[in-house]
Amino acid sequence: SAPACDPPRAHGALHAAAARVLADSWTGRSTVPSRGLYPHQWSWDSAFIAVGLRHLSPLRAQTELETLLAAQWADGRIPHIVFNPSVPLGAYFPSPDFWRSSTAGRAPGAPAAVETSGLVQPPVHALAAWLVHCADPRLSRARGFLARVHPRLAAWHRYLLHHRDLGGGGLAAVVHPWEQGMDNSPCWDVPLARVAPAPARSFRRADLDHGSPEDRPTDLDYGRYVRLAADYRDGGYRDGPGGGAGAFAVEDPAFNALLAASEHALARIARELGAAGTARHARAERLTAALVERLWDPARGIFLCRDLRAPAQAPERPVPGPAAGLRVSGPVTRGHASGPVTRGHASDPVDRGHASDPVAGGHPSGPVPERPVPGTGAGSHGSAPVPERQVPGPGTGPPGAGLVPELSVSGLVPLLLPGLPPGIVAALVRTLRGPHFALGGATRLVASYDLIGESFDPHRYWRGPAWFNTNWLVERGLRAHGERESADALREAVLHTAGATGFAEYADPYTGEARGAPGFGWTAALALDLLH
Ligand code: 9WN
Repeated sequence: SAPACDPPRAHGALHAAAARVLADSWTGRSTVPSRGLYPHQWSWDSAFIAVGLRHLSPLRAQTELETLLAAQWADGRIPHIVFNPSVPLGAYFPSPDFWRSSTAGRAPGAPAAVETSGLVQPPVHALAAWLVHCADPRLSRARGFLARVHPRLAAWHRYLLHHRDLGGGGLAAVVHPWEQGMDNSPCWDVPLARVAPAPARSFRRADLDHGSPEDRPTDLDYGRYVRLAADYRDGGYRDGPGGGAGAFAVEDPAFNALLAASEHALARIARELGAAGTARHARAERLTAALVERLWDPARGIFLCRDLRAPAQAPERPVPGPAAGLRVSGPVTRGHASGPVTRGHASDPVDRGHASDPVAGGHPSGPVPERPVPGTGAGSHGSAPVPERQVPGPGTGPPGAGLVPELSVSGLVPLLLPGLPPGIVAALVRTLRGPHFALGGATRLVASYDLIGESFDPHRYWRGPAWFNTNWLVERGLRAHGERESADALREAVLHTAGATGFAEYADPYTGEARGAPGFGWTAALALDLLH
């Protein structure tokens, strides 16, 4: 007989199973990523979880974000972990006694009432808050949800843009791999190699009580994570001169793309609250421009990480100013023969492109703003003229800064951005389908790292396995830029693998085999979101 194939029923079962995972992981005020491995509240997990929860209970989704934001520090940072006081100290490392936020974090204004880490994670929160609002605007307005979260989200973005622009180029830098969220990505191998590891006997890895050592970062990685975090703590979690951050500083494409997407979302939140969103949209466009200027690698067709502590390379080429080759305001020329529009000013450029904006959740129906982007013409649109001014290529830039030549899913996440130049969108889609990620060919999910990269490992955490949050982001990006068939295929693959693995934390990108923790929060939440 024909194979049992009943998508609606299968999806109904998937919906119920995902809802069960989220119910089991709910603590009353927030959701744990995993009861065993991660028994506290994590920052970007909560944002992704809220995006899924909104379909089950908009109230719980709002509460999830409110709980996280209640732990915000006075300097605006949203900590990467908010500790649950009822969980024993030994259940997770590093525990509150390592971070000592309520004492060591006094200068930047850590809260006294709750223990947190002092690091941050990618800023998905404004995007999540907007999507949560949209699920039930009436409840949201009745509870004053956006009015309460807006000032906190604005302060969060201010923190990132003012305290974390360590490279001076308009992007936020991370000072620890845990901040970027892809902890042991091969992108960090070179920057981390400069960090003297803390001795393995000086800490106990609780993660190995729950996770298999082949799936997790190594002891050497952990030694370096601990050293970096302890130095930052010992500097009072201060950023800039006199602070403890120093040995590691990286500008990451996914982190900054999420910041730009969240700026667009904050603009919509501001407008819903009766203010103008114009300046925020313009800031999101500036962030997009800076991302292209500082992290785009035209030869590889992907965004790369910029290592701000790399030893200076000689000879250095002079670095163009922030607007070189990519002007958000001012005269615009057409960069590509197929580009539909030119525009003179970006007073609120994105408003015109709402339909194609993944933040708004729509589909492309109008022209995407076009700007000249160096290095994207050849090969993208055939007859595209090459703009005169060039952005720095890999390995160039300010002394001590270099692009890390590793291809990671982080470099594909900017596909999420509505204002990305079409030549770059086309190049990213080619990279996704090409040998490094083989989407729709050898793999159905986007791997976390280059399939043919030297460090690829299909099982080890962020060094190859496919993760559901990054696949959700890429799916949104493909859909926003009109790649409907690929988006549909990716959506199906995410749903299938999420269900087949019991909502695993991550999966082998070739076989779809479950790896990491089972019943993982954002896997369940984002599968739910894709079902709607
Ligand atoms: C450290 C919670 C977090 C995710 C990260 C993921 C992992 C923590 C760990 O788990 O990191 O923050 O202990 O390994 O890498 O992205 O937010 O799910």
